Amino acid sequence: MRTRSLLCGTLLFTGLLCATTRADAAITITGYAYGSEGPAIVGATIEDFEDTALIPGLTIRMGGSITTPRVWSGTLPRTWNPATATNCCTLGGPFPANTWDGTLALCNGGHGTGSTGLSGGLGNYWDFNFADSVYFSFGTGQQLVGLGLSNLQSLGGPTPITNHELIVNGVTRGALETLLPGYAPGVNVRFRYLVVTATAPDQINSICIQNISAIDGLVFDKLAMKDFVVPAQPSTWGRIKAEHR
Ligand SMILES: [Ca+2]
Ligand SMILES: [Ca+2]
Repeated sequence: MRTRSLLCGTLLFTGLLCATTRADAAITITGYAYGSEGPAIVGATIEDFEDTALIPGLTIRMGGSITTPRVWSGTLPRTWNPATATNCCTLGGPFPANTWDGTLALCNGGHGTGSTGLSGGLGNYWDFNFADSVYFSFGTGQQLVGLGLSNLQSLGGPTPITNHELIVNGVTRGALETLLPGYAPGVNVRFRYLVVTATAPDQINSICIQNISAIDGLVFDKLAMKDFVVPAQPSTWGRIKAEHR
C-alpha cells in the first residue's frame, strides 16, 4: 500500500441503504477498461491490497447475506491471490485476470472456513458465503474514488448470476451494467474501472457495490482516493505584518 495522511472522522453506516431519494447535484460516474484508468486517477492515493494494512481513513464493511457483517479499518484479516485459487472446490479459479495491480486483491468472501470446512480461511477457496454488499467508507469526504471491479457475473454474460447496484453516499445510482458501458462480465475478467467524482460542495463519503438478485463472488483492487485540496491559508506572520502597517 501507499499512504497519505488523512483525517479520520466519524463513520456512520446506519442509513447507508439505498432507500433515500436525495440525489447529489454533482456526482459523476465513469468507467474505464483495464490499462486506461491511469490518467483518471493521477494524484490519488492507491490502496492496492498487496498487504493487509489499509490506507488511513478507509473503512470496509461487508454485510448483507453473511450472518455477521464484517467491518475493518486499519488492518484486513487477509487479501486474496486470485492466481492461486482453489484446488478443493468446484467454484474455484484461478482467476489471474482479477487483479488491477500487483498479484493480490480484495474478495467479498473467504473470511471463514467455508461451507466444506476445507478452507483455511485464506481467501483462496470459493466454498464460503459471500457478502452481498461491500461498502467503502472514507473518514474525509473525497473528491474522487476509483475502484477496479472484477469477477462480476452479470445477467446476460457468459456465467450469469446477478447484476450489481452502485450506491454512493447511501443513494442508489442504479446498476453498474447500465452506468458503465463496455463492461466485461464473467469470472476471469476485469469488469471495468469505476471512477466516481464529486464537485464541491458535494463530496464522496461512501460507495457500495451490492448484488441485486443473487449472491456473486466479487473482486476489488486498485482503490483510489483523492480528497479536496485545502486552499492555502494566509500565514500568521503575514497577518501580523498586515496588522502593523
Ligand atoms: Ca492488487
Ligand atoms: Ca463472481
